[in-house]
Amino acid sequence: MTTRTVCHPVDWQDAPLLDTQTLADDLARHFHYTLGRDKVGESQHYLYQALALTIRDRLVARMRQTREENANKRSVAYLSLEFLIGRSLNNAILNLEMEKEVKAALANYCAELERVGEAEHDAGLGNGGLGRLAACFLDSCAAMALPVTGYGIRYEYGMFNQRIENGYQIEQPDHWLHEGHPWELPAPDKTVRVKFFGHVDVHKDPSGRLHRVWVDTHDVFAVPYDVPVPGCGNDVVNTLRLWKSEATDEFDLSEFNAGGYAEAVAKKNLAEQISMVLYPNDSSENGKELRLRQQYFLCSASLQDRINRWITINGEDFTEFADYHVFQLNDTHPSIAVAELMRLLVDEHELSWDTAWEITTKTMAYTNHTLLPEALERWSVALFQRLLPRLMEIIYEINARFLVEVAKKWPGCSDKQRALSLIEEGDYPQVRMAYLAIVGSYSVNGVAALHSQLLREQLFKDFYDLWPEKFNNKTNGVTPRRWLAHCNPKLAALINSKIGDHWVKDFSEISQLRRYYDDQALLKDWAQVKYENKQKLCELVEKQCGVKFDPQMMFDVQVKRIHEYKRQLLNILHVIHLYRRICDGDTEGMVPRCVLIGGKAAPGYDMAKQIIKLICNVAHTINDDPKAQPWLRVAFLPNYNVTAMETICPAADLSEQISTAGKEASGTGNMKFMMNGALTIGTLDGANVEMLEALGGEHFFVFGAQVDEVDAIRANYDAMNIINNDSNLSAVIALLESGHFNLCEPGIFNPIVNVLKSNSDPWLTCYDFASYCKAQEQVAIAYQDKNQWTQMSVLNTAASGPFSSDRTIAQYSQEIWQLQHTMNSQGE
Ligand code: 26W
Repeated sequence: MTTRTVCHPVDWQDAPLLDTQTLADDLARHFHYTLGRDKVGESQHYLYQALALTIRDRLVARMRQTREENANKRSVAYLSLEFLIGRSLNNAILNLEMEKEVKAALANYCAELERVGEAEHDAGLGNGGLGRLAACFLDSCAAMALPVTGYGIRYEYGMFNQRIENGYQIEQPDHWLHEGHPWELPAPDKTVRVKFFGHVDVHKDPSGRLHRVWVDTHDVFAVPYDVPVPGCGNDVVNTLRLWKSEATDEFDLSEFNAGGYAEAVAKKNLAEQISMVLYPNDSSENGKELRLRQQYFLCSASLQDRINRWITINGEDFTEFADYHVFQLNDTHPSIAVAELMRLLVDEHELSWDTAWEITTKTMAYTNHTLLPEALERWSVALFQRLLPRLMEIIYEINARFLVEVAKKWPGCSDKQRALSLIEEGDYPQVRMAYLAIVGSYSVNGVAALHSQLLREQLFKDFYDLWPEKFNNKTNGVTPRRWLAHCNPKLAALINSKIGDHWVKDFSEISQLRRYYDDQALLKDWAQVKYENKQKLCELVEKQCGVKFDPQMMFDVQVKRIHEYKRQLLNILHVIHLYRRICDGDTEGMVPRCVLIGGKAAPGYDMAKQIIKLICNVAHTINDDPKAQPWLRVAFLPNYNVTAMETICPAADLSEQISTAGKEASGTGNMKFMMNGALTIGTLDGANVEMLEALGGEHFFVFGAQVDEVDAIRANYDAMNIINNDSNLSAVIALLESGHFNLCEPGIFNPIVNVLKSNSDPWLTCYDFASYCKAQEQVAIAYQDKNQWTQMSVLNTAASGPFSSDRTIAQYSQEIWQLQHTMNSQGE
């Protein structure tokens, strides 16, 4: 391969230095000249902006260097509709290892880094687990110097801001770009065109070959904005490329010509709508056309970007394309990439179908993140036909060829044909996106051992029978940089004082902490750090909820999206149970606790919103009751997001991971809490199973029905029988039904009570109530022995090594991506 000669006016080595003086000069220059400020006023906003620009300069130079180093390497494009990044400033400072210098430079302005950092808005370009996982993965890839580029959408509005009014969730738009986003770098020269609508014509070329051409399309531009992703202490800066949609100038030429100037300009909005807003659903598809447009927009733009880069270096020779590319699909949301890569290769680059299919199935890899049937994406054939007519043809062709394989494996079995077809038959035929992803990929992975097993044995069983070699597991992880080193600096310092700081880069070293499990001095300091972290969370809770938490009490925390399967309801039933016991004077064995619950409900998910209302009302009643004060306080924290978690997980004593077995694919919040020394109360679901294994059963409060039991339980489920035979549960339900928590709004909780009493409650809340209460009693007993609790806390952190996303990414890299190839032997 020929390497391009690139002319650098400035060598990257001349890039801005990291020393205090250069940093201070640059900070002043950005503050006074880039932003035109002269004094630091009330708000730290401009100082934040100037600092961000100063740091960005240092990242940009390294980003360019990393790109050049990677130009000839096999690389990964991580395609995701979501990247839940949160704040970037402190993360960049930590990874560039320049905290001391930054603090010194800020001293000139009498400013503290912590305060300045608070001016940054979260980049909330994701819903929850899947989006945050993508952000942790990018951090790990950069830390491990792997050539991985994130591709996503630059949503103008990220995840909505949640306010609580009278216990009800109110959604407010999050215009996070309002004050500018100093971390991004537009790259308009890399703009590509994405087609929509139109129809397919057939043309014969002079040699008689037929070509299908997609014509009369409405095109939009995809303009890239690059966000630097710094690796920890290694000078690597990877790229997160986010696409913004813009109208093409010819967008409505006919209207211009007809004199409709204003109307034509107004229609630009249609194109710009595509990257306007993130869909806030995290568990049920809603079939909206705009969402499909977003998915195709991301996939087409990103694939074109990779192909353009290839062509600049190799010309139109695709022989080795598959050796140098992997497209990792973050759930089915970008699975249209399978058909789009076929279209680009066959239609635009004139490869044969078979060659293109070989390339596609050697480069696509699919990660599944959910077993919930309602979350499995299906798009109506009619919509596909209208919006992406050429893609629909390609999907039919893929399906026809795939069904031949199915027929070979199961001769004469039309049931299998129907069951496995990419097209679901019926009055309104649908495209099954997960099946498209599986058929088009060489790797299919789940995100925890149990989840991967359920994919093989249940959800994708037939596909597993067909292609067992495609299936594998990659248990999730979280980055120890953000989720321990940055968010819990006091604990990090304490750990450093015992085992050094190498764990930040090699988290398996955290296990050395186990040696100090009996070290009384360490235990004392450990408890003190937890106490101070709890004080900080108390301030947040008081400010946000007006509820006073007491750092002497146990902090029992459940933060995550609100969903019936995650069973915040079970948590609040237990809270009501404790409240009843307090009212009855039955406090023996009880431990004073502060219960914190937070999370957003999808705007259209009524039951989830009612659960929030119930939590708020129960909290209000309990916090208002002087009897309860010494024992129990409850708060619902509004607008839970990445930044809030950075204060919450270092302060938690107990982490609630209580989903119905078989429903939570993995969970990642569970891992953040564990790293920060919280103990877990949880079901044997998702990655909890592996956490328990790593930890040993004595240090994990496990309860509830197990996966291999739930089907049988559901089959004979008799909720009323369970309630009637459990005096605690019947008392809780009676209190709920009495209207005690909703005196002014009678009847509002009836739908919740009805689900609990229903024999078709899929979440088995009543079934697990008794064992949950028992496990909570064990928690209370354990917490009373403070020293022993602290020992268990240390052991939790010490056992959290496997749950670093560095471990996860090392496995993706070795087992799926096989990133070792370098293009040096290519045909120069
Ligand atoms: C189409 C609507 C929609 C949107 C998002 C359906 C499903 C999703 C995601 C797959 C939901 C999600 O975030 N799943 C979570 O992924 C995490 C990372 O793997 C896991 O830890 C969580 O268990 C899983 O719920």
